[in-house]
Parts: sequence; C-alpha cells; structure tokens
Amino acid sequence: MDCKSLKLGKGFAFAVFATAFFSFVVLLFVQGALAESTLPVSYQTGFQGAVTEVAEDIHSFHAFLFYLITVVTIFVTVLLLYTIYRFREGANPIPSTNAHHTLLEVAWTIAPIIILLVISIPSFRLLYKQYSFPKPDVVIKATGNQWYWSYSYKDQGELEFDSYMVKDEDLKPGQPRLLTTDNAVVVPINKVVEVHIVASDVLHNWTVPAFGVKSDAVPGRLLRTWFKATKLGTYYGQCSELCGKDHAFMPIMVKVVSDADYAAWLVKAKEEFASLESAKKFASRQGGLKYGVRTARLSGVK
Ligand SMILES: [Cu+2]
Repeated sequence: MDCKSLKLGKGFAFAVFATAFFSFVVLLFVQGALAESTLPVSYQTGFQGAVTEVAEDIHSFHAFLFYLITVVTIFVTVLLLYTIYRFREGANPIPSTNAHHTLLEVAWTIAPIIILLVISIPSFRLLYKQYSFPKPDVVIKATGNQWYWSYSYKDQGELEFDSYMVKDEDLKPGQPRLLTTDNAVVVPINKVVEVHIVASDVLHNWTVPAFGVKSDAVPGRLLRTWFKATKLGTYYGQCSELCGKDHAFMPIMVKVVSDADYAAWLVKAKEEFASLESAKKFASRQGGLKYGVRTARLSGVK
C-alpha cells in the first residue's frame, strides 16, 4: 500500500467512525422526542401513537428509513468535510492526476442499488398490506363537503349523519379545539372497518393518523381504505386536501368502543338521526340540501 492510499484509508476510517458517533447522538435525541400520544402535543417531532397494525408498520418503516438516511447523510457529510480539509491547497499542493478508479466507481454504483433494494422490501410489503382489503365487519361511507363530513353506515339501513366541527366557544373541558366534532364516527374495537370515501363538491381527504389512514375524497369517484383499531379511545384527524376557506375546520373524530357500546350506540343513533334524516329530506324538497340540514338543526328538529 503506497503512502497516498494509506492516507485515504485513514480518512475513510475516520469518516466511518464519525458517522457512527454522530448517528448515535442524533438518533438518541430523536428517539427521546418521539411522542406516543394519540393527540398532537407541543414540540412533537414524532407521529401520534399508532392504534392499528398498519399504522405501527408505517411507524417502523419510517424509523428504519430515518436511521438509514441519518447514517448515509452523516457519512457523506463527514467524508466531504474531511476531503475539503485534507486536500486543501496548503496541505496538498500537487493534486493527484488520477481520473478513474474502477473499484471505487463500481462500489458507489452498487452500494446505492443495494440500499434501494433493502428499502423496497418493507416498502412493498407495507403497500400490499394497506391495499389488500380484509373482509369488512363495518362499512362506512364518508362524504367530504365544503366544509363538513357526512357519514352513512352502509350496512345499517338509513343511518346517516353530518359531522361539523365544534366551535371554540362550545367546547367542553377536555375536548381538543379544531378537532372535536358534534357527531363522531363510532366503530367497534378489533373489527375491520372499511371506509368508502367520496366528495360532493371539491377534493377533500379523509385522514386519521393514529389509524395510518389517508385517502383523497374525489367527486364522482369512490376510493376505499380500511382500518382495524386495537385500542379503545377517541382519535382525531383533519381534512388533508386543500378544499377552500374552511379546510382547516372540518375535522374527523372517531370513537373506538367495545362491541356492546357499539350496539347501544347504533340503536340510539338510528333513533336520533332518523328525525334528522326526515328533516333533511323535507328541507331538501324546500331547496338547498346543505342549508336544509342547518335549518333543521337551528329550528330544533334534531
Ligand atoms: Cu376538505
């Protein structure tokens, strides 16, 4: 080994060592900052907690990519800084005239290919899981409207309702602002829920981060997504496709409840929304479906 390659070898070893050190420091810091709450918290850097298998897989895939990116970025940065310092004019007055290095060129072509192949395996596996639909236990249709969501439970006859954001002044203690809705979507725990997503006017997007679910709502086109929540609780999401002036004010609120609570809710909801439904039909005959519902509510029909 000649003197030059010895120096290069030293530089490479230094870069590897520095990469390992800085990666460790960065990842230690980031790991500590990852939040596990199912609500956004101040200064959060990680995701909201996952309550479905798909969401958990998304999180671990993200973490895996993050580790990989950190190592690659730090390695390239350190190597670059070392090269700038080591081969500056003062320290290296006569530059090398080498133009090619076959082994090095093969290495820096093969290494990224291997990295991409390693990424593709969990990536395709996750994509396949998200889009292979298990047999649903509950089917809900979510319709995006400017600016609220309408839900109908496809296997529960006429069960349909609208879901508006609760305004700041009407919030009860403990209800998060901009996320709470007057009527929540209620689903049973550990059951496959298939959501059919459409829009009545412009593009919207039905998103619940804790479920790892996000799908565009497109007028005239039905898209599907599914989730199986494994923890009881209330989960929130927001419309995630710019849809106009009140885009930020059409949240999604989903309550995951036990089977018994779900059955009880169905009975209650069918009664409650049946009167709303008839008011809506009446109002729509009078003109303006959207305004009809609001009118029905204001006049206390609900
Ligand atoms: Cu929207």
